[in-house]
Amino acid sequence: MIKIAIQKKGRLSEDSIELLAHCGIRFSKADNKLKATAYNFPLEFLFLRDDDIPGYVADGVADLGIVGENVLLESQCRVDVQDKLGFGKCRLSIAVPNAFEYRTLQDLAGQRIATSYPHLLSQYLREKGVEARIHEISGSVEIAPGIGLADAICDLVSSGSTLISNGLKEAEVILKSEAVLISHRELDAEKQRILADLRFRIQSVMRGRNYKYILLNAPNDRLDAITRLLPGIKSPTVMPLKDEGWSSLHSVVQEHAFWEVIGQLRQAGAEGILVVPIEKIIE
Ligand code: PRT
Ligand code: ZN
Repeated sequence: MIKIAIQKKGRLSEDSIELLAHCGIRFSKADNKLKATAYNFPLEFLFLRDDDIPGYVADGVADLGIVGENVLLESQCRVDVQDKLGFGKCRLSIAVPNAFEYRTLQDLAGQRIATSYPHLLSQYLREKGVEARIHEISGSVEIAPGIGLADAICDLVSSGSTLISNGLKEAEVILKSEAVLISHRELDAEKQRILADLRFRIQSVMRGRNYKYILLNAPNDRLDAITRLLPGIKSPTVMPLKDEGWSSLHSVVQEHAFWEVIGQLRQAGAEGILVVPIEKIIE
């Protein structure tokens, strides 16, 4: 049995549970319960505040955890990072009021910066050789300049709309963050075996998310050009169509390159393009 700590309620909870569900792990979560046990995998869940997760994993109260890199690095807890999980993406940034004529970080020398990330901010300022005054506050950081509490802030940003609605602009990105799977530094052999099984499943799900399955028709004399656009996992599958001189080609395409590749495929003579999601890719 292995224990995993995930966020009880918040931005990471749903995605954490969904990822484990796609790994085939079934459990039921009662609303107020702190714990749950999976029916079909040797996994016990602990539902915690995200800030508590690194400490619990470092102490061994939990063996594994899912938490944002921002929270992990701020905590300075000693754990192993196993995998980046591709959700909860955000950046930790310094932002200043729109009227602040910001050119370089030196403009913040001697200024007051409000943040919930005092450790990451002071480390960044130290590395850059800038001395500013850090005001640690635990929430609603974005209102600090408006009420005269600070000259700038350092907070998480994703869409940027919170900054805009508070009359702030992003000045520097300190850290890019996403959710990660962390583990206690010393797991016994049985726990390591369960972790390896869990990671195999997580990686299969994540590879599936990064690719789409693509099917298209093309004249045979265009197949070489089209194949060059689709490196696929190995080489594409080509099957003859009933119409003489035409084939159906099946392959995979990376999600991030998707629209660019589709345009090139059409130019190269591909027709009837179908794109379907992939649930898992086993390597
Ligand atoms: O109760 P608990 O302590 O568990 O939760 P919490 O309130 O501390 O954290 P929660 O649920 O808000 O966030 C959990 C994690 O989600 C964070 O630690 C990040 O790793 C990740 N994450 C991703 C974010 C955001 N995106 C995000 N946009 N966490 C917070 N925000 C906030 C940000 O602080 C700011 O107030 O959203 C606002 C900015 O969003 P935009 O879209 O307007 O830029
Ligand atoms: Zn929190």
